[in-house]
Amino acid sequence: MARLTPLPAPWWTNAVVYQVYPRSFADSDGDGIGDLRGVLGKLDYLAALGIDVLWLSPFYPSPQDDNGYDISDYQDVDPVFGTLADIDALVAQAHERGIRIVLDLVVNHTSDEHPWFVDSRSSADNPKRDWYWWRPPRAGRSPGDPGAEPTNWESAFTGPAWELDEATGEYFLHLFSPKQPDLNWENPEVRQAIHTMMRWWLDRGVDGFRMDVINLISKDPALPDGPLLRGGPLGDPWGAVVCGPRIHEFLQELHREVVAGRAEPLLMVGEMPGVTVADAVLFTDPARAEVDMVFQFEHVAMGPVKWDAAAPRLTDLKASLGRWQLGLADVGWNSLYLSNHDQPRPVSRFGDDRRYRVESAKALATVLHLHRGTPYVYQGDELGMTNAHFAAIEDYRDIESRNHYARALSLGQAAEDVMGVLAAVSRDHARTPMQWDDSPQAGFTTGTPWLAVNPNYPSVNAAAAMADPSSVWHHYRRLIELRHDEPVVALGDFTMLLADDEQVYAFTRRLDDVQLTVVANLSSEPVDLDLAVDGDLLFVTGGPGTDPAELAPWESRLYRRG
Ligand code: TEU
Repeated sequence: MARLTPLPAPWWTNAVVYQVYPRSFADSDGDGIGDLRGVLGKLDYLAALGIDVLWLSPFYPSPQDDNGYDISDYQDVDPVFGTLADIDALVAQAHERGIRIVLDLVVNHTSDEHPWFVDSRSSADNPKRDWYWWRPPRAGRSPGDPGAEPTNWESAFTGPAWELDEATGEYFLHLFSPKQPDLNWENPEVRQAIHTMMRWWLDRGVDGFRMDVINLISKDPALPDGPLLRGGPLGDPWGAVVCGPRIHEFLQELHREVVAGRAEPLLMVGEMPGVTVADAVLFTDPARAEVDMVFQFEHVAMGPVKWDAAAPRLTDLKASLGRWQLGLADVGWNSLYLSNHDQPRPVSRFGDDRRYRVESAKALATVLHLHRGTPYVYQGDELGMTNAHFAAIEDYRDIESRNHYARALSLGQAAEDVMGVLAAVSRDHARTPMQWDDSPQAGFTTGTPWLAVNPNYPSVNAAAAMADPSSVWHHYRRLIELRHDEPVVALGDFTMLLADDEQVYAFTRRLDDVQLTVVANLSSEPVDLDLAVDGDLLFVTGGPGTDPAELAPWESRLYRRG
């Protein structure tokens, strides 16, 4: 696959990954839901953008309680998304264009409709009972009593993380929704079944996996209660489930059983909420053979809780990203992202989607893509797509957002305040349909979309962006080309500049005698630039680029010396 300049490093160090959320990308059959044939029809669009890897969020059979992150059959395609023949065609035709395919691996939990769980639930002595976490009520309590759950843990989607099964009088663990029971990775049969499933997909030509909440698979077997949240009665499970006691053993075993010895080197990226820099050095050290990179959450989970709508201060963002750059400079590797299907749109959260949508989208891309690591582009970010406007809670589809709303109201919060928070950070902002052109429904579907199209699509769409050389789309294409052509972008050392500046994000990348300097004004006010920069100006966005002492709002520049 000859798109990438060969480097003395793994292929993914100068690759760019594009994430597709199949439900919202392109609908080929008019049912209002995107599908695999829709993605197939857009491969030339992706090839033109220049991306190297396509990460597909789940398309497997699922009751869709959490939009596919609740899988009932790992080795098939949900009819709403297509057939196995469709995914085989997608893999083949992507490879013809030099694009690798990475699938979403959701194995911390299954759907409660997966045959494994149906068997496990059927009786206390079923051979698959121990494939999940079943426990009797807390000592001295009867099934269904308040507080009878085996631990006080809260689920990520609100409510207790344990669900009572009336028939057997026992509780099963679900860190996410009750329809997403957690698999018991302590059981070697579970691990072997997952390894077999992964090899099955790799034998079909898939090039790797994005592993969903993979650092939650090893739980503290003592199942201790967690610190109380909001004064209780529920507690935080994180201390007992994040990077648990056997996590490195399980990942090394998976690497041995699935990844090692493969003809083509794979991409294995672990989504890891709560992971630290020190953890990530262990997880991504090639010598330990665990994963290639991780998704850490520090820069997207800023503020006390997820539901804090406040945008992070630039110095906090720089401090966090700077810490990860330096922490993985010698050993390990970073993934670079500002969004995905769980995060609001970057131009709305970190940029200015009202006065400087194009300029801020470009400046954020300049900064993100020129860090050291593998960049991830979430569908629509290359167009500068923004958060949408949902008038009523009924307009939201995301289980996390709807459950949060219900709990907040039950805690006495005012509906308009909660709607205000959802308007800033709901996951549904990332899930509005892709905006392809200015035809009805933005060219996403000929039917009625499962989630409303953002009404700004007549001006914000792929057709208009590709036709306009000064668009966000062309800037993304240029940044991707730069990573392919300039080894310093992939491997250069990173040095943060102006760390205390609340408006300017600046840093250098250096490899041998080549140095790049990136400066960007990440604010909506002009700013003085107190920085002596040497090198030729390679590009400027959002401003004239002529005044060495001032940057226009959201202006970004790249200089090259050597
Ligand atoms: O997300 C894990 C995760 O950490 C999310 O809960 C995230 O913090 C939160 O949604 C941010 O608002 C993964 C998948 O990406 C997500 O879509 C799934 O809902 C979740 O796991 C369960 O599979």
